Amino acid sequence: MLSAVIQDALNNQVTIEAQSSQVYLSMASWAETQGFEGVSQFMYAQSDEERMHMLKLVKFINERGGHAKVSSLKAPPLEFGSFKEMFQELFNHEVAVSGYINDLVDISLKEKDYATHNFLQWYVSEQIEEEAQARNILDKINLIGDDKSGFYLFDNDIKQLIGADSK
Ligand code: OFO
Repeated sequence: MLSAVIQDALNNQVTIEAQSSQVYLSMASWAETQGFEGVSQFMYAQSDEERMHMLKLVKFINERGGHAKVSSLKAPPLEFGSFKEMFQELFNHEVAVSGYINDLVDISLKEKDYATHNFLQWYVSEQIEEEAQARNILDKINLIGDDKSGFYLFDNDIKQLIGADSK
């Protein structure tokens, strides 16, 4: 059985994952309107992954006798300036999510909820991969700079990353 403290903290994370999915969906749509098919496919897949992270939490909360709550979300930005800015935002977002996951792990230990602690380890590993992936993408974009043909190749290459970190 989940304590009220854990249930609230997990439900807060449900909202954070849903919000991530929403932001990445907006990035996907914006990239698509810019004609970058690879980047948009990658971002649609990232959005789906965040929804999967959210559903995993929903199932866990309900399985443990709690009630997973679906809440309203903030509207994400519609424009992202440049791909460099967009991927910088994705990286910052993932770093922030890692912080929230760490806080959750902390709460699970304080509450002596070892089942939740165990469950959260999946998210800890996932965040290491997602941060590393976002950092790699940013490094590549910085190398490309203003080179249009480099960006064309990047748009094609990024398709290979789709699903690479999903298990
Ligand atoms: Fe990439 O954030 Fe979910 O966990």
